[in-house]
Amino acid sequence: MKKLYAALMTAFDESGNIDEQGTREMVRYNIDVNQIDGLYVGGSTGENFMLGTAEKKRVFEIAIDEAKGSNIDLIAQVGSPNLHEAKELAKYVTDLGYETISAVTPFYYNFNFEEIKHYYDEIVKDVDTKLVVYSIPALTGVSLSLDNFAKLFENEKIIGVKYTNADFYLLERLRDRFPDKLILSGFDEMLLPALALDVDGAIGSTFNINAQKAKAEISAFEAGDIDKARKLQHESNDLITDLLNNGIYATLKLVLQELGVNAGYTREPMAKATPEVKAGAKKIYEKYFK
Ligand code: NAY
Repeated sequence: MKKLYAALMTAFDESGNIDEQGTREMVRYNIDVNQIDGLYVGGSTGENFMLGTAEKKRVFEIAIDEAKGSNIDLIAQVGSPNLHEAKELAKYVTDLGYETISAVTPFYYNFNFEEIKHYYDEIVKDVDTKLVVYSIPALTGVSLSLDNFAKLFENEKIIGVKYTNADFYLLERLRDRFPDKLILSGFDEMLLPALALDVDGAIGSTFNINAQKAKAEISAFEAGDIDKARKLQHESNDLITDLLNNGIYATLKLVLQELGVNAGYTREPMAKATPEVKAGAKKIYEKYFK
């Protein structure tokens, strides 16, 4: 069975401080209500790239503490163009008990591939945890080729990729060339084509509120009922389109509030939800969840 991971959100209070209780509630909701297979902690959806090192550590602590006793998989995203920080976080989460880490491709300075390979080899060098590359070219500007992946995968601690990319040609080539590597799809609106190319699962922000439908889609796909899977993807894409048009992170949090989860606010410089955004989120809740 292919696995479904929610990209964990971080709750903030109105002043932008981490709201520990709210963040715990989102972990619980994913375990108890969504019955999720795993959580991706410290990713884009967690607003991680706006956090300081101590705050990142706190989020990793909260997630693993709240998830203890459950048997969900936890993946900690430790990547940062500050390689010292990435290595420190890799060690930190390994000591906390995370079995898998992930690291975004280093961004901003147009690093060449040798620098990118060095970055990944350094992150895993002093830890026992295995690493999943986080490839998201639309946000980082970093595109890895098939041969780049082959070179990264020469390091046996690098076990796969979180593939947040709409390049399905490259995805097919990756699956064909690396049948044993873990490939987790990252665009929720493209789950079905990714399933068709035999990804091992998916990680997504919208699964925080739409896990049931995504799981039903995976089951339909695995049962060979492609018409049903397509219908479910279509329904999910109506929701995802509305979320994107209303501002995805703020709206996910507002819908979670409607569902009884104290998801808090987004952090600046992300804009605070305006009355229009709040009204839009309420409409989305009423349209899809009531
Ligand atoms: C992350 O690190 O949190 C993710 O990449 C999760 C994947 C999401 N990507 C981003 C950039 O948020 O779920 C997707 C995405 O929100 C969704 O497909 C809507 O485009």
